Amino acid sequence: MSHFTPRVFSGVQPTGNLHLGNYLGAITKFVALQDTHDCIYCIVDLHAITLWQDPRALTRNIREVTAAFLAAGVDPQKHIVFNQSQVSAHAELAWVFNCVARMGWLNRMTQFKEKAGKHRENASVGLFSYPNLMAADILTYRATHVPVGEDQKQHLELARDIAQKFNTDFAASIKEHGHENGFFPLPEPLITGPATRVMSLRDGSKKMSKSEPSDYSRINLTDSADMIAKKIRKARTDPEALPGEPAGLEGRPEAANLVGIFGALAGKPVEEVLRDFGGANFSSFKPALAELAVEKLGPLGERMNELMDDPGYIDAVLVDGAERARRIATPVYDDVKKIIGFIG
Ligand code: AQP
Repeated sequence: MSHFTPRVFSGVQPTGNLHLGNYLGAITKFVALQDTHDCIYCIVDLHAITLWQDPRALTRNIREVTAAFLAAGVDPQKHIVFNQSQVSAHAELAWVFNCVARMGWLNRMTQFKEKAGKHRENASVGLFSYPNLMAADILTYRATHVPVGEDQKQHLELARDIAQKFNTDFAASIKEHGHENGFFPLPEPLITGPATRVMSLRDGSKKMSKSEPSDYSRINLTDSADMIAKKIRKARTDPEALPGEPAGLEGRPEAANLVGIFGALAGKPVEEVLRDFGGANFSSFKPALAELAVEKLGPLGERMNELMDDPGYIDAVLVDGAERARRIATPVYDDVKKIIGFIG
């Protein structure tokens, strides 16, 4: 048992096109954890600028992610919702972690390789050191649990390595400053339930992603009912009928993805979805999925749009959340400074 108080932290980048993968893989988990944990949910704008962002679009996207959190049911009074750049401890601790993490660790990060692609020399330094900032986001609150999609698993492992190395590198000083069992917790990823990896509607081997050029690859949370139905109708599938059991989905990534999405939206295990739809063709499964998606996402998108019409309210939520976040983060970073040996 860890001696650290359980605390949840997670973030979403305000890079536009918030999609069903973000919703099922992360935001629905954020909502569920509110009943059992103290939660801090962050719109990670410092991460967003690792790739160039249009300033006006960035401002809008910060509000849009906030609106998605609130519309989905995150309570900004009981818990904390804010944008990362308002709390300077994130960037300050990230610098410390730049000096703790090793080049070799970051060189292994698959997300950097995928995002930088063939243009590695031209990628921003921030894109490379992004996982150090992510570790700082979590650890500046000494958070113990981090709900994320499957794609973030490797970054979470790195955050644990960084916490561990800091605890070891400064063990004596940490003890001297009154922390008996290490300073940082080793944060646990919470990658559970269905839809931890929602795939593209156009290619079942790629994850659904904000940055994929084809809008038909994803369902955006603000898509209209007609658009949701159209995207599901056009989703790539194979010619076979649905199997009666999950084993029959093997080697059929597009079919597995749609069935998984259905299950996640309906709150049913895949077995049950296949019990209902086994033997059905996509011509009958897709309309049922579209109906369900519209039923679940329609009200969410409407609420998001209403909230977006009141930017003053959203900004006030973020300022209030940042103030409360700072009250937790600043003393932690002050302790880090003392542990390292800085003055002041
Ligand atoms: N396809 C997905 N399935 C399940 N979960 C997903 N997440 C992202 N894509 C999927 C989870 O959503 C949270 C926020 O992600 P992010 O904003 O940090 O962006 P990302 O992980 O880089 O993925 P995106 O949204 O698709 O953006 P791009 O196109 O930039 O790669 C995280 O918990 C993530 O796991």
